[in-house]
Amino acid sequence: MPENNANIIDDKEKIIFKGKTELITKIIVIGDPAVGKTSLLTKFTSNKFEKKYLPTVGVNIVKEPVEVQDRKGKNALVNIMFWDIAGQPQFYMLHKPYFKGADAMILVFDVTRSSTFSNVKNWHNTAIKYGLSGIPKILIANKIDLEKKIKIIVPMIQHLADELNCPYFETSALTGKNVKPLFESLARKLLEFKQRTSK
Ligand SMILES: Nc1nc2c(ncn2[C@@H]2O[C@H](COP(=O)(O)OP(=O)(O)OP(=O)(O)O)[C@@H](O)[C@H]2O)c(=O)[nH]1
Ligand SMILES: [Mg+2]
Repeated sequence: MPENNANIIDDKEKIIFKGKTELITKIIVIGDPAVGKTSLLTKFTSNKFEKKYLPTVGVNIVKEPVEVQDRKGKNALVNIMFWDIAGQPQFYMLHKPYFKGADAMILVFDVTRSSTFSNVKNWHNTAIKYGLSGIPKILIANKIDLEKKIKIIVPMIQHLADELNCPYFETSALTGKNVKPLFESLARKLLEFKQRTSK
């Protein structure tokens, strides 16, 4: 194993490299089928959008480095391993191993389908059941470009975010609205969380 990798593992995922903090994290992206989990990640990593619905089979793991500044204004690189988890029920039995060891979670719903909104709590409860209480999380209201079809309005989103005690973003994987801010905010949150908890 190369020395660098050994360092990464020994030092609880945190290494200082040329004065820069580097972090490797696992983030699970969860929510009902077709809410846009894969689309948000594809928009973020390749600036592309696929109109056709291609359901994720099991899990799709994507690694993406995100450059952020910590509270003191120091540059840091957060290497995120996104675990884009299938929303389809036939993969539910795989949730336990997929959720294991996550450092943060992104909870996604589709603003045009109420059931996906009410199911956010079920996804969150499953994550808690599998030992993920206390990790950073973000609530995502996706597909806000479909203005005329919106069923979940801001006060409802705000209410759920308050209940889950997490921030929320309204996004569109189609237009790209808020996609970059969402992932950068999460990377910053992770960095702060790790810096706080590793002391
Ligand atoms: N209009 C619009 N369509 C979107 C948006 N995000 C995703 N879609 C469409 O919604 C469908 C489902 O998107 P996916 O990203 O595959 O959904 P998913 O949550 O990964 O679904 P599973 O992998 O089955 O869990 C696709 O047809 C996308 O083109 C969006 O922001 N706006
Ligand atoms: Mg998918």
